[in-house]
Amino acid sequence: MIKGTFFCIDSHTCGNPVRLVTSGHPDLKGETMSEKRQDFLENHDWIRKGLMFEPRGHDMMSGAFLYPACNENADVSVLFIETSGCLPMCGHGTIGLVTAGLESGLIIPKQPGQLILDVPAGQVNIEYQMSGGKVSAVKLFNVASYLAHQNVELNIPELGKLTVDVSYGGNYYVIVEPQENFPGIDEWSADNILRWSPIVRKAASETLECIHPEDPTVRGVSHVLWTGKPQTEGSDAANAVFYGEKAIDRSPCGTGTSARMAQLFAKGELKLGDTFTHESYIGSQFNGKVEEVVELKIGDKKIPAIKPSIQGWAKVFGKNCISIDDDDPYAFGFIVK
Ligand code: PYC
Repeated sequence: MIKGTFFCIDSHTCGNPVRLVTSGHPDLKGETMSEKRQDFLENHDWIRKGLMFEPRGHDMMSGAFLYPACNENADVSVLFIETSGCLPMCGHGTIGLVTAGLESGLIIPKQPGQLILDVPAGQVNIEYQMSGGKVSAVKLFNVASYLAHQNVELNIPELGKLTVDVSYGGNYYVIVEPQENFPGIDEWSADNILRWSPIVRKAASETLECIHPEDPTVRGVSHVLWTGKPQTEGSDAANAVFYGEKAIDRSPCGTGTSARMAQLFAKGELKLGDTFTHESYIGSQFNGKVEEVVELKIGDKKIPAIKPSIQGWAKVFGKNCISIDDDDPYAFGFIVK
């Protein structure tokens, strides 16, 4: 029996896939996107698995559903889906869904050139440029981003000691900079990133507690951001973000870039108003900027945070009608490990 049929617009943001699902949405319980995200994970996660994993998706697949705005000032709400779950926020996903949503007429802005999105991690403002029916650039103003832990020593069997930071940019990232046991991504193969990332993520998760001060459902280290020397002209830095079980982000990663900027800000290497062009593992670029300095309250403590903006582009390349039939042995997908 067909369990669901989903029309999708497929695009990529600077190389990383975004599948905007335009029909087949489940009704979600909750007032906020954070509550709706929990309801989706508890009661409707088969849809994510069916659309993101093989054979309908692949290791890097990610996407989104649009829902009516939760807050009066917003244009639309977003539920992110990907192979690892439902992210509180996804930067490349936002750039892709805004591009596909505007070009298809699914998103109608209250104010041309601008949008306000309700996402599980909070509210994200958008500025975009459009000409001849196509979106040429999307700039997102991300949620408050902060350095959560610094100079943490992890002992990684067979690799050795790594000193890492953990920073939040909509998701929690372990950030690994070049050091004795890691020469930088310019000297490491994709195979090395895929091999060591899950081990580093597990070691960091066992050592550190990461719980968002304003929303305890946003918790845990989900991504690993490896750094190194940039290869593309104009880049200030390069990174490779690992997510899910086997994915290296092909885009420079919006929440990863936000986390990296928050880390560099906390260490005095970026200041208010500074720009930061970040390069992905395939050389594509996002333009970041420290837009605002804010404070986050963690218990009795106030810690400095930034609100970064991230600008990038996406290209729509296809439309898809996908059904999930429960007589298919792989209805809910599989991962080859
Ligand atoms: O762009 O924020 C991002 C992202 C998260 C995981 C993959 N890309």
